[in-house]
Amino acid sequence: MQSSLDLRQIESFNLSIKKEMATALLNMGYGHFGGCLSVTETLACLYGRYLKHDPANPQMKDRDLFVLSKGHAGPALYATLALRGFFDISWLKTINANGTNLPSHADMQKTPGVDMTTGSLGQGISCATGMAAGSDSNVFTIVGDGELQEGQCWEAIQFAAHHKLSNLVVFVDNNKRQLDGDINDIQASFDLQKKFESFGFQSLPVDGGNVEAICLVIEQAIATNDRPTAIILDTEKGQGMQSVVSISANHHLRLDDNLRAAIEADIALLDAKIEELK
Ligand SMILES: Cc1ncc(C[n+]2csc(CCOP(=O)(O)OP(=O)(O)O)c2C)c(N)n1
Repeated sequence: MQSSLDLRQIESFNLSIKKEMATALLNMGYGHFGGCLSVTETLACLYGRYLKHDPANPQMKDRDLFVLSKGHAGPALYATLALRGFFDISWLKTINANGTNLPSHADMQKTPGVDMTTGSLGQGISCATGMAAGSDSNVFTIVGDGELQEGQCWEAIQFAAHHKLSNLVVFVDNNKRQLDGDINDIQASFDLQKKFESFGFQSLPVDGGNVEAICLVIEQAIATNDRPTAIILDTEKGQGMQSVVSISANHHLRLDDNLRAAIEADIALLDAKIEELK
């Protein structure tokens, strides 16, 4: 089992995930930059400290489970798993290539460390809820705010609350955007914290760009044993890379020369910050 990281190491892990994920997508020439970047802080906290796992034994019996319900953020999860040692970092060069072990969306049949296949929005949170009902381990899942427009999500949320699945932690990546634009222009989320509370969840808002704050709410979630928890991550789509944040339609980017250069410059900045944290 890997040891628990301190906060400085978790922040460095977060920046490294961003860097490796962006480098891989740069290599591909396209990808889901925005929604990958808004979940790296949470992935760093989980895999750096709270998720019980063993990269040398991905199927370890009493491991905790993680489901990336917004499966299009697969490359962020792959960078996390590679940096943790589940597989060699060179695999990231093969994302979405023919015959790869790293398809664009997460696939439990192909990738060591992936606990559930996802990509069809709404299905991951449903699977995570079933996994929590059938196991004593903690089950963590990340859903998108746009994804919550799938009615299936609310069936899962109702089931989890009814069965008091206190081992289930649902992170909502509340980046206020979905594929086609701003959530508020398409179909507003309303008050996510109150919605989860009214369904019977403990519902905790947090700055989703701050690893220290995320760690604190994860601890609160783990310590709660009478109901499931929702952690509402206040995030920005593309966070941590100005080249991506500055494009409003950053859900899926195809890189031209200018954007490629801007992303390369941001990767150099990430490198410098990682160096500073050493
Ligand atoms: C059932 C289903 N419908 C449509 C899609 C296509 N799709 C992929 S990502 C996405 C937008 C999701 O928005 P959100 O959950 O907010 O993701 P984020 O903005 O965090 O990337 C859509 C519509 C899909 N993967 N699954």
